[in-house]
Amino acid sequence: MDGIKRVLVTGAAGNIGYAIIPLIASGQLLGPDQPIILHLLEIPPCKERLEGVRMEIEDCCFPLLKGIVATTDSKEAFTDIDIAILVGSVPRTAGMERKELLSKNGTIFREQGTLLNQYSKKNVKVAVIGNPANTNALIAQAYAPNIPKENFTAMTRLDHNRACALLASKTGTSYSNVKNVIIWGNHSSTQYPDVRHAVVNGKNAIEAINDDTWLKNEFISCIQQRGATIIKARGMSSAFSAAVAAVNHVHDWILGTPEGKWTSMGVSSDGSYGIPVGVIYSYPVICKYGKYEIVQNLKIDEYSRALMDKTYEELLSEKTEAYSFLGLSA
Ligand code: NAX
Repeated sequence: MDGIKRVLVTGAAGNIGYAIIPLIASGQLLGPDQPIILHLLEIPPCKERLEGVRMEIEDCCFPLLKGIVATTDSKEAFTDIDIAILVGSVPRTAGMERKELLSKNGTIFREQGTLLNQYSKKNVKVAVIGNPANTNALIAQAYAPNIPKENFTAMTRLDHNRACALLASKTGTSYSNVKNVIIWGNHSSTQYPDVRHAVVNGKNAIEAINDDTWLKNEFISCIQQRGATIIKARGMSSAFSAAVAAVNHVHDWILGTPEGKWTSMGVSSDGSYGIPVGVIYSYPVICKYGKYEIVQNLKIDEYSRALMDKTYEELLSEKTEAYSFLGLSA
């Protein structure tokens, strides 16, 4: 990468914002040779807190950081950016259903899609973290017709990382010996964490685990419910694990997935694996030269098919609800 890259983080004074900013500024997002300017956006009530974050970042003396635009002015925040990490939103709290979030966050992502369209670079890459992430990404995409559709993604990397971590702990191996799990569908409790193509210590994960009951029950429900379990334990949603996952997501998208490994990313459905066009669906992807490609030709059995369709149905119903609220036609 060359020249200075402008990286926007919205919700910069929130939990994830606080954890992700030093990771970005220290070079973990775009590599050790890429100078950056950070754009940090907050809403006016959090202006003071944002100012505190700005001062802390300055005090870190990160060599790659060539400037900070810390602002509550959305236009200033979105102007000329190369990468948008859209975290700012109303978080899910204990007991809150994700569908309750749709109307609150739909408005935010409609505005941000419009801002991206008007003020950001035309090749800006957008990673949506704020929930409901897939549908928020779809809304932003719908309001940004000047930006290629494939530049809008939603983060399911945290779920992917959680699935790798759980397989590693179950088999007593290191995370680095686990590869190619898949998160299909929505970043929600309907997501389908699929181990059928995963490899643990060089062996197919199903053979390596050798416990189909555990894989079909505890494993899946633990990953699907992990966010809610962390909220229950911490009283707040995941923060630094989400920040690390967001950095992984953008890093691999721009700089490539490691040889022989894929990752999971919410991207525009294109009919692959029978998922109709028109939602942001998490697929296995391989990234090279700043582009992702959906991994093709994986064998899908009946068990997987049912779970992949179920999470698609949820995305479709989120879309229908959000589009009707926003007055958009499908
Ligand atoms: P916080 O409430 O700590 O921070 C959110 C920040 O966003 C606040 O400071 C708020 O002032 C700001 N904000 C709200 N509206 C804004 C706007 N229009 N423009 C700019 N900033 C705005 O929440 P946090 O724990 O950081 O979580 C942020 C989002 O990430 C939530 O929606 C949460 O549900 C979601 N998550 C998504 C995950 C994923 O895997 N995709 C996992 C972690 C997390 O749950």
